Amino acid sequence: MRKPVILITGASGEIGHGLIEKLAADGDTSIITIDLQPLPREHRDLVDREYLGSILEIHLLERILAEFEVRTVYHLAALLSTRAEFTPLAGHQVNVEGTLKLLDFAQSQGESHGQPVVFLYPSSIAAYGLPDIERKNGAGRVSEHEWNQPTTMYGCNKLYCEHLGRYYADNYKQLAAETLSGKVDFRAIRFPGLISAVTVPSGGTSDYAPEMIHAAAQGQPYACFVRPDARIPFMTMPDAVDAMLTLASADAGDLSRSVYNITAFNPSAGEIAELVKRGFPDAEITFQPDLKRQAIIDSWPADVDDSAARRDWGLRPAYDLNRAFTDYLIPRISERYRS
Ligand code: AKB
Repeated sequence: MRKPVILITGASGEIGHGLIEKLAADGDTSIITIDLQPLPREHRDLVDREYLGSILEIHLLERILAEFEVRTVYHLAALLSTRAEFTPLAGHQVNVEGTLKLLDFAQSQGESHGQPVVFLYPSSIAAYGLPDIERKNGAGRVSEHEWNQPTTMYGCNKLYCEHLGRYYADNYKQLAAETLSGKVDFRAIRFPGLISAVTVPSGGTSDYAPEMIHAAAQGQPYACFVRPDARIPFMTMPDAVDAMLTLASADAGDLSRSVYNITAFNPSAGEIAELVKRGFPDAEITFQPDLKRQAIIDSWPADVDDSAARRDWGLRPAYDLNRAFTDYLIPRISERYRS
């Protein structure tokens, strides 16, 4: 008999960090992970098996298929927007080919144990592409079907993989004699920028917010790479992890779509700097916009409409902007750099 497990790819990354702790705290779940990087020491005992390697290595997925019955996949492995823009082919390989391999793996798993595999896919606000700042400022709260013309490789990858997931869920091999779709239960969240008190991201374009806060807590000056008026949606990492878990456990009958926007607050970079200075009065923050990275931020919406997520599966972020700083970021980050 194969053991029923949850599979997390990209488990050593930022979202994986919070997700492993939350899943392990629930107690009754067995977790297996894949990442190129080893898990931090404190997480090794929380998982049943840690596979070191790439999601592109097909023999790794075959070994997992032979040994485990995967019921849920959290497919977190990705090259983020700034990094993928320097190496677009590598971005495509990891973000698209890797996701296709994982979807196919989930299909094989579903066919072999007979139950749909819940496939959680972190998409992104990068799936949007607003053509200029005037239209961004006039767009209001953008809903899932609007402005789907991303300008980055990463955004194109995310948008296409949302469609691939829907294809596996609803239309896979639609001309075959027997029905093969329905084995992958694909559920995607378009995440805003995420801010964690525990980890610092790398390779993203929304990274200016977490970088600013973590630099201030360490007493380091920070030169912000976007203008003070740059505005996109954000959320704390604990709320992002909770959202994934809530969507994963939602009743399939309640879900009216496969892709959901979510957000918690959308301060400008200048407003974030003010809050950081309130928490760390000695913080030295300057603005030195990198026009090319700024252009990416200008193509992402200033706000998104997450009413479908609130209605269908009860999205309720615990942290608004003020609580995020006073109850989570400032105390937790200060504690992190004290020890
Ligand atoms: C990035 O900046 O690339 C990510 C994202 C918004 O998906 N944080």
